[in-house]
Amino acid sequence: MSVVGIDVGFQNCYIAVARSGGIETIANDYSDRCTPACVSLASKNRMIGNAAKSQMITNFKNTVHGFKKFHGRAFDDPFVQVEKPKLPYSLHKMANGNAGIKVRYLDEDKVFTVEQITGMLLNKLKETSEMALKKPVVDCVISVPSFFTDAERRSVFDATQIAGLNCLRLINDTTAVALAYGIYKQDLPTLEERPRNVVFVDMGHSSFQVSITAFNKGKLKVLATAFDPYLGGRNFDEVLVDYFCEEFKGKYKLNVRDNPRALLRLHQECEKLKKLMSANSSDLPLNIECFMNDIDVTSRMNRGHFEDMCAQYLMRVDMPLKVVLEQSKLSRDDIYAVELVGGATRIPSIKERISKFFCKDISTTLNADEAVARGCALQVREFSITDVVPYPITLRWKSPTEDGQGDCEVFSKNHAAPFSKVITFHKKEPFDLEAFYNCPQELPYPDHRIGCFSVQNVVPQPDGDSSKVKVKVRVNVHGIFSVSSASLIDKQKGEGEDMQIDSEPMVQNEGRAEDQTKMQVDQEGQSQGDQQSEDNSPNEGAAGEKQDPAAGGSKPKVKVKSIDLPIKANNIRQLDSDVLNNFVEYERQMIIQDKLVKELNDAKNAVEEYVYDLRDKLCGIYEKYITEDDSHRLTLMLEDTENWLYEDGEDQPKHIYEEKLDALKRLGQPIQDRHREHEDRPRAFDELGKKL
Ligand code: ATP
Ligand code: K
Ligand code: MG
Repeated sequence: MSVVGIDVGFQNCYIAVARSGGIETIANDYSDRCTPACVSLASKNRMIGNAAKSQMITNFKNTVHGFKKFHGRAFDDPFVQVEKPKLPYSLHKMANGNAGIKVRYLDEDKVFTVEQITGMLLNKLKETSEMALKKPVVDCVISVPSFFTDAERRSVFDATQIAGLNCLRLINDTTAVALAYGIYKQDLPTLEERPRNVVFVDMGHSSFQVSITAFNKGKLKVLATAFDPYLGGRNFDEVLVDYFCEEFKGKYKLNVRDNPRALLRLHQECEKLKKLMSANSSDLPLNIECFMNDIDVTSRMNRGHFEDMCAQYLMRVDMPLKVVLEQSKLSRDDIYAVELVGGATRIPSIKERISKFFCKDISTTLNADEAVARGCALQVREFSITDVVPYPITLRWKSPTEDGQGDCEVFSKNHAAPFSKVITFHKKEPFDLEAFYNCPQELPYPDHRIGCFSVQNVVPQPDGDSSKVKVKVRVNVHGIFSVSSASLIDKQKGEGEDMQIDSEPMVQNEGRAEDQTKMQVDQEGQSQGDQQSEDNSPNEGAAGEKQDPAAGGSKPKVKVKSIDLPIKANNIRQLDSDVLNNFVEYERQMIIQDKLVKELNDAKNAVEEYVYDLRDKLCGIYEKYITEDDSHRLTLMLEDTENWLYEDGEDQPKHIYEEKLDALKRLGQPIQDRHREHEDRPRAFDELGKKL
């Protein structure tokens, strides 16, 4: 079974797969390796990718793009509110507070969640892979920005479920790039040598990410990541759009912002102009015919002027570079190379800034567009990856009646991930663990909560003492946090002293109140091989995680019974499982609907094609094989059919088109046969000649 790697960009998606010893990037049905992150809903079907992008202007209200950043966000989220007025389609506040996307589909008003929209896109990418590989595709690795929070990751994970994919890993963009870099490097230092440190910079359409990664043979370790989640190519497009909107207001008395179609066209033209300016520093024209109110508009721009206008954005490039270097605790001299990927790093002044900051020439050994997808496809290979936790995570605990409560930072910033820790509590009753990011100021997300995990069925010991409860917390392979299991350690009668159940805790935290809230944190780490056999659910349940730390080590053996405790997880913005199941089912129905529409269109097109083909041939190669009268009659009939296709025949069931085609073929076939017979005759003579 092939694993496909998918880079789901804000604007551009790529698919790669490991095949016949190498990595291949897969082209779609438009022979394009890039599939636009665009979904268009219509009265009979959906269009996704390139087909959707071509609907962007004609069907702007129902053509959804730029939705990646709505994952895991509430409608009231400040970012959503800033984006909303700029979108050609409508957003809608859903019952659970999430941001939904409101469109017209199958002639009905419909609100889709962002998970559903990304699910549609992923399904298209899945179909593209299946077409190329000629077999079903289920397993995948999907890239997400390194700054994505828990809620955003869960939301993307749900989208993979809706698309019927089995997501083996959500991998950070820059980590995927690091993998694409490392896997083919033959000259990496050995495990004993000092690692090679490489900076990876990715600026896409919507965001800016940097990482510093240390490489040894067969191994990479991310040292730090930094980002500006709101700085990307689209900011530079907007600068141009703003400028021309203003100019056209004066010059042509046009209020472009009032006309969504004109505004979308201006966006597209400005993006083209921006790309041209990357290669060309001279004055460049902008011409749009019939732009608005039948007016053709024209203007000019050059790189110098553009850079001046973009100063506020260009300035923001340095900060993440500074932060990542500081956090990696390396100096510039420790950096071996600076690798750039992502479309927006092609802007010359961005390249220059990065180069200047690290006092180094930029390397571009990677394919700037495809490196993320290629890295995703690679992740299943024999290469150990240690990533980082982007924001520190704190756990706060409390019980309904016991007065002890407290908190503890369980994962620090840049802590290695995936990683598990075991925390020991002393409790007499069920209790709640609240997980949150304890750094609201650096979180590019308004809600610092992750979720609440209720540890259930906790009871005191028979003697009335508190029970030891071991709780395993984990940042898994997707970068998602969970309280993955809990167990109650039952002292068996007749055992003496207090139990020695903990292996050496690396972190130990004392709660405020006495023993009820005492907790210890054991680092459990992650053996490298373990990463491949991860349970790929976003939130590993309590099942099968029972562990008995007392069993190991040289400590005196104490008989302890450990009882698994159920955990009830309540993550913020998380879709209910029955809602998710409905979405999975609904996506299947939409796929069937699209297929029916496609078959119908194919049947209709077949009639049209046959009409054109036969008509051409009647005055061409078939001329000799039909009487003039018959040819005339047939031509009239073809003309009738053509007219019918645009009138009564415009919207018919499939079988009507099939019958129409059959009827035409009954007339066309004999002519074709006579033609073929004649063509074959000389050949038959030739062959006979050869034999003689
Ligand atoms: P994100 O990573 O934010 O999710 P993405 O992966 O879809 O977005 P990319 O495909 O890496 O983004 O980059 C797209 C951006 O790069 C667009 O803004 C595009 O205009 C810009 N871009 C592409 N080529 C050039 C160029 N030659 N000069 C300037 N900008 C370019
Ligand atoms: K991309
Ligand atoms: Mg990208």
